[in-house]
Amino acid sequence: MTNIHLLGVPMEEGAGRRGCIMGPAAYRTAGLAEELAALGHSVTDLGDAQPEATGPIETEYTHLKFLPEVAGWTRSLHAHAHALSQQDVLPIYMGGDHALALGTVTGHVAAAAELGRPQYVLWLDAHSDFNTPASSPSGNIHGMPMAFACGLGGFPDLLGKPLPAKLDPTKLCMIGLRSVDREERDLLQSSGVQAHDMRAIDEHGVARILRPFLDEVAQSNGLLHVSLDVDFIEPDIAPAVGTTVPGGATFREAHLIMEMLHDTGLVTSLDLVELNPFLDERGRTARLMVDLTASLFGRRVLDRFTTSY
Ligand code: B3U
Ligand code: MN
Ligand code: MN
Repeated sequence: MTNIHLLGVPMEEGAGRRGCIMGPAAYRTAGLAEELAALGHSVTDLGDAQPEATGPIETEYTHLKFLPEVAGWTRSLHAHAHALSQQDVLPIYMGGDHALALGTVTGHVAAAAELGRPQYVLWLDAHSDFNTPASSPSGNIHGMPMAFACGLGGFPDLLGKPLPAKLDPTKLCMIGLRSVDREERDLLQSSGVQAHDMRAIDEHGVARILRPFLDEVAQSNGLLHVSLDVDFIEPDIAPAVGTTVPGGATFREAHLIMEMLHDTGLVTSLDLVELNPFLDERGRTARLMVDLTASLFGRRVLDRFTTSY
């Protein structure tokens, strides 16, 4: 039994289009809390986080969109994540666009450093979100959170203080990549991130990619934050996302990753991001995300459909 705390993050300012603000409501409507409780977990819904108020944020990069708003969310979520990691709970951040990871990941990395334990991140996404302000072609800050968490240069003062601890890029594993900008790719590869594109899944399968990473987390007594972007999944089955990229993970690949994560018991925090309910078809993407989360928390096919042979 896990003590799960749900925190809604109704932010959309990091994304290129509106709608992610409705994400937390869609997860509640799709029954996330009820599904997790039905698996035997204790579930507390903390309601929605609020951004801190900020003044204008200085930067030479004038193409950064909604900078004060994103900074306000980053400061608030960093504090929430840090506080939640001191309790004996597993937080699920119900986004909200992927810029929320500017706060959640940095908050967990800071807390892990205080504990003296290594923090790992599993990034399930079509995009590597490893742009810096200088490399970003769009100015959308949801394309930048991992570069920020790893301490790359050029960022304005999003956190209101220096990063308390940097994420070690070699402890960051990305799976599902199929849309990476040119300069972003150079940054990603030179920093030593464990990056796996869709070709790697096609050639080796998700299990062979994921298992060595999970073994590494276990052997080093690490903490594991998982960040699941809706666009990791094939858009035919997960249409509710602003940045669909064809050729995503299948239903079974995504569930298998969740089931493997459950089996290891290593996950200590989770982001569910980029769900845009405005683009959904009768709630199917929200329900799929809830089902994937349920697999991560122990739902098994054979528990659901036990048959006599
Ligand atoms: N790399 C592009 C596109 C993008 C990144 N993340 C999302 N889209 N969702 C950018 O804008 O940085
Ligand atoms: Mn993303
Ligand atoms: Mn993405």
